[in-house]
Amino acid sequence: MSLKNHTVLSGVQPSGDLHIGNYLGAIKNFINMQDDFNCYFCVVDLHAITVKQDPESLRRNTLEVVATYLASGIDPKLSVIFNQSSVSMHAELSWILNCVTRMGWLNRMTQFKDKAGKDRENVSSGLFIYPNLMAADILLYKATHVPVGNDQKQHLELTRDIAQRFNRDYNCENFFPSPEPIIDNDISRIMSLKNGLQKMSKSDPSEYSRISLTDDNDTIIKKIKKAKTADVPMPDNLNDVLVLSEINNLLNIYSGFSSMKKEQLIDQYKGENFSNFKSELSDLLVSKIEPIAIEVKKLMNDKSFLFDVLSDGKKRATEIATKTLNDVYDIVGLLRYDS
Ligand code: AQP
Repeated sequence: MSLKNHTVLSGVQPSGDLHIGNYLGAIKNFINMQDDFNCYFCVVDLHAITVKQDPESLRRNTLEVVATYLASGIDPKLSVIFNQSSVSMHAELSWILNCVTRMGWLNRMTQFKDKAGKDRENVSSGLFIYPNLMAADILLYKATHVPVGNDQKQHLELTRDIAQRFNRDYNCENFFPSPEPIIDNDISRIMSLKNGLQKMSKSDPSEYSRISLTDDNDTIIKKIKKAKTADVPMPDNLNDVLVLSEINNLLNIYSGFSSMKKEQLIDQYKGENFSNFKSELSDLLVSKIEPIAIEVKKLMNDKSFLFDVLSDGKKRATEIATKTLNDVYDIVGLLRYDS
């Protein structure tokens, strides 16, 4: 069945080097969807500035996310690749949605609580209303499906609430669709290599908490060697693995990069200490990440190609975004006229 009348939108923040969590939770799904769906993949630079970014690094990271998309297998002919700030309608629609979303809804967002931590009074107001911008990203293209990691599930549920509230408040049934999250449950939350209860994250101060898609082979091997395991051998069943969060995480990573189920891996390594398991996991990661890292490096030396991809994506995205925003302005009653 062709799903070309269904639209997918997702994005990644240019807030640092992308890691295997971003790959397994999001990018891998993007690649699987581009043949069947109408796909928009953006680099969400406006989201990144909800926390302080160095301008030069932000520009570089934005291009590096584009390079990583391409190196991972996103085809710019099939998918629209662009950076969020280049299509001004994202910011414009997010303002309208700020006026639809209820404060109580935003107050329930756990990612804000996690990211703001104890410093709630001092974080930017952008971090608080971030989910409204994410809703604008999705609804601007009337996306029906959104491939994300588990950490974004709550924001997606909020997007559905916002869409329904807008449709109801403005009496325009079905104007915005209710987008469905696409989440691969087993690998949708890759955890830190140092702490199996903490999400792997670009902004974790420890490099050893994550494996970046641009890490060289020696670094990958070193990081896996240092990854936390357990004081007991590999259990022989999934239930016992689930209580060992670091082992469970390494198995999720192994399974995400291979075609093997966790149960098969447990069967293969049960009763062993983790040195053999870690060495084979390193080999697997090196074989998958090395070609991506090489290609990212090559593409980062061809900036004019990256800008060509972005310009083409911006043009294609702007076409749809303009139409939706014009319709929204009409629905809301904002006066528009030719100057
Ligand atoms: N650890 C993860 N496991 C699975 N999926 C993940 N994603 C992020 N971390 C994991 C998914 O990757 C996509 C892009 O994420 P993002 O860059 O927009 O923001 P994030 O979720 O805030 O990612 P980070 O790495 O934690 O960045 P920082 O440290 O800058 O906040 C999303 O689909 C996300 O679910």
